Amino acid sequence: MTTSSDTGTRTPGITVSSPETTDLRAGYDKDGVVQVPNLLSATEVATIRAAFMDRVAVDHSLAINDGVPEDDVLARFPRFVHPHRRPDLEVGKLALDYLLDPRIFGIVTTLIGPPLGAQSMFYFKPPGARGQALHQDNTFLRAHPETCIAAWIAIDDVDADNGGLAIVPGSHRTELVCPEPADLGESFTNAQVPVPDGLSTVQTVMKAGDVLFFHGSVVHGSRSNTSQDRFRRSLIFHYIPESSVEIAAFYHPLVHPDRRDVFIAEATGGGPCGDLLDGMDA
Ligand SMILES: O=C(O)CCC(=O)C(=O)O
Repeated sequence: MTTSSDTGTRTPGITVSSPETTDLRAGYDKDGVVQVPNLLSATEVATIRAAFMDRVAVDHSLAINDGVPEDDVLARFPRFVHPHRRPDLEVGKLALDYLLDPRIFGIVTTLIGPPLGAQSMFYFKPPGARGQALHQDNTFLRAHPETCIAAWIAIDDVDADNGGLAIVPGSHRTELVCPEPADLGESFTNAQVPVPDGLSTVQTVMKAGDVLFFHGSVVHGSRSNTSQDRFRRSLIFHYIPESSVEIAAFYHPLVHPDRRDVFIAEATGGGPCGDLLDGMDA
């Protein structure tokens, strides 16, 4: 639950707690999503923000091709995928260091047991940018037999106006759901899953440096950034339990906490929901 001092400045209706309490595990089991305020300092966030902004101005080699038109603002600010695989670059070193940072890694361990790193991403989401329609991450990672977990780090203050994440607490108890076509006016991805019966979306409210942890079946996504001048940048990590036996090929090599590459069996097939998934990543 949100503490009284956080009212209005943090996400309502989910556990918002420091890592020292037992609330996080209980909240994660109940809702599939918890928020840790101020896990990264303002200085750390400023360093991450500046490094990625410097890199995107000169180099898109870390960007994934989302097929956006040339005049789309996302063509200038594409999302970066797997920057941790380029530790020779400042952004890559930062991504790898924070992927394995004991503060984040420790909370993930509390929530799912010993993990392996599977993915890093950076979203710039400038004013006017479309969001990413509702989806469930494990549709893409296909971790088996347990699911993945995301650590979503706010690099700017986040709310509905700048396209903050919307989440569906409790949806981790539902099966992966087949997506339907998304509204391409709001989303740069083409598929969206419906909100499961009896559940509803909650708009996240975060301060830069907060981290949201959520289960691989939690339905989540974001709408357009409708603010005039506020970016909504985020550094996002995915982890899977060390005991996982399968993962989609895109996530190889996995990262052990001692920085070793780890390979497990590749999940086969197109996922449960077919063609809409082609070319999409979580
Ligand atoms: O940050 C967003 O808008 C979407 C990110 C997301 O859905 C994800 O990390 O799976």
